[in-house]
Amino acid sequence: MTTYEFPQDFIWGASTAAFQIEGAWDEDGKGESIWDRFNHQPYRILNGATADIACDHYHHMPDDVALLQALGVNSYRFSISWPRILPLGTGAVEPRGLDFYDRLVDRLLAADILPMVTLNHWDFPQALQERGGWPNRDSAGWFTDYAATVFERLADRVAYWATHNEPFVVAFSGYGQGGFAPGVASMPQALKAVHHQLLAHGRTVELFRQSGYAGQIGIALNLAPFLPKTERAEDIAAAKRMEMLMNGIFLDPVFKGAYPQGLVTWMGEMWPDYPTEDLTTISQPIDFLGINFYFAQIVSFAAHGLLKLNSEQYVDPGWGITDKGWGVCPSQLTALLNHLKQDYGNPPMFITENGICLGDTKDEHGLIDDQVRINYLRAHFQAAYRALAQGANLRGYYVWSLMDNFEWSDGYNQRFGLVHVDFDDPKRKRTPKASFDWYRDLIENNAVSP
Ligand code: IFM
Repeated sequence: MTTYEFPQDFIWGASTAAFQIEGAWDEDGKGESIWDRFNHQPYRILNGATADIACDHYHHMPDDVALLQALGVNSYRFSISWPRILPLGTGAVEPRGLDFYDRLVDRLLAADILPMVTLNHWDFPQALQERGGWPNRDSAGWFTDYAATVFERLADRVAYWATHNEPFVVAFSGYGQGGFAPGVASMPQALKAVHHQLLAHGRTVELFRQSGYAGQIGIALNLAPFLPKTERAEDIAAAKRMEMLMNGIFLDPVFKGAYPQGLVTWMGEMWPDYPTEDLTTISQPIDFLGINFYFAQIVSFAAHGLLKLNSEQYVDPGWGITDKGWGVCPSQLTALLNHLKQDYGNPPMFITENGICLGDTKDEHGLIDDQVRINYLRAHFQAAYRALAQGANLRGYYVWSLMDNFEWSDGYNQRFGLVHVDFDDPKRKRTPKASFDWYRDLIENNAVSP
């Protein structure tokens, strides 16, 4: 049988994030993050769930590395909790926090697994929130100092660094709409949060280059195609607005040194002021673009709301909508990668996240036969392969997620893992699902069936 074979040096990985798996929220001197504060407030999270223990990865880290080794990945993407390193966000360093990640990196390397480290996967220090958070321009300096501390300890051994994970979500869910920590609902604040995360990114890349570290550095963005519902000019313009708000607002300054003018004009007086030199800093060349892909949307003009649009999920024939409300559309992953190839200079790219949430209940033998996840992943790997075959500079693929975890405002209701975690068990028993075995075989063959 013919297969779609990936390049020999292709990276196959799995992703997690500190807040979603670690637990130990106040242990070993860790400071409070905005998500600790948020998930301890009533009615913020489904069923009142908290990540105080989550997967208890902080105490099960060696077992989790053993799972990665059994899976056969050649890279693991995880994030560092900023307040575990700097409990107040700046100033005194907590050595026990750094030691934890140091041990993790060494264990991964001993297992022949390259670390990809994300510096900001949303768990911003609460102490810095009280000093204004991301909308305060000082946040760019706070972040760069934190990055310097982490680089000094780990950059001799880490292959890949991502400055931010999905800065869109931080800005627009955290500060724009308020459904995520820190729970602020203000578009001007959200736009400042965008700019300062980007400035922090640029300054960190600059620092990384000046220090001469051997690894590669990039950023992980959640990107999606936005298709106009009809050929009417107002629908086309609405889709373009959505595209600029989610994709262009990060891609354009990083790759082209300018924000999308159409968006700046649309936002008018809400658009923040900043020195023009910021864009030079933000557009420092990066080594790779991380892409978190989950959905695409069909957009039409609407008479109401700031952006004057309605959007619905795009669903490929034969697929449906997940519990998360996201339409399954592998065809749009190929389209997205081709768009990045054509319009952004085909940078080295990794899919830094892709996966599906399912109910994932155990059968009478205690097994989780998640065939839907297998079908989903197969279709997305095929879609990635098609883009690769058409010339997209795709270097690797990280499945979200290694294990079921704390899915932010959805608590533990949505399971994304290749490994099932029993959240009722004090030991958080891990059980690999059928998709784990399937992915292991795929990695071994370095190929997916067409
Ligand atoms: O769990 C999240 C992750 O933290 C960021 N990207 C999307 C995932 C699924 O919602």
